[in-house]
Amino acid sequence: GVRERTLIAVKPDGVQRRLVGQIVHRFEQRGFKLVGLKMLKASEDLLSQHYHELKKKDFFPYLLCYMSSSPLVIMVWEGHNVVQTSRMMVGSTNPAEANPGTVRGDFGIHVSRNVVHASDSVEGAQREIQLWFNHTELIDWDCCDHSSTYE
Ligand code: YYY
Ligand code: MG
Repeated sequence: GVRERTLIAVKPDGVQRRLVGQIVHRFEQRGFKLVGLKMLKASEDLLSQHYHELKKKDFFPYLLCYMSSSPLVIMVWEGHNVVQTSRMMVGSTNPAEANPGTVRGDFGIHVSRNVVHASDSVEGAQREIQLWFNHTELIDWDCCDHSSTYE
């Protein structure tokens, strides 16, 4: 439905490289609605909950170390099919395989510095949103162009 939500994070490399504006712009331009946004330096504990499925991977300690090294900008975007569409907009995990026109395909080179996070399923998105945001930080609002975006 049009109330589907996903978690998008600009990772430390994206923030350091001043890409926050360009990434936000892509989601606004596509027609999605921003319902939450904050900047924070994440703890390794929160990140290990976020990436719990990857705990056994060799790169996991490096991933946590990097992701906690400097600030993230994390956002919740809402709209029809937003989880799947965001994954398309973000591109393949490895920027070397990501199509031009995607965030990773336009701004990345190496898999460990792939600029953004995007939830990979509706259930995963719900879990991640609860992990990163308090419900009072998520804003229910009416966007004035709704009837020009949806039937
Ligand atoms: O969902 P996505 O970010 O596209 O990939 P995941 O398989 O969930 O991995 C999360 C994160 O881990 C990835 O964005 C970069 C990092 N990573 C890595 O550093 N090296 C790998 N070989 C695979 C993933
Ligand atoms: Mg993932």
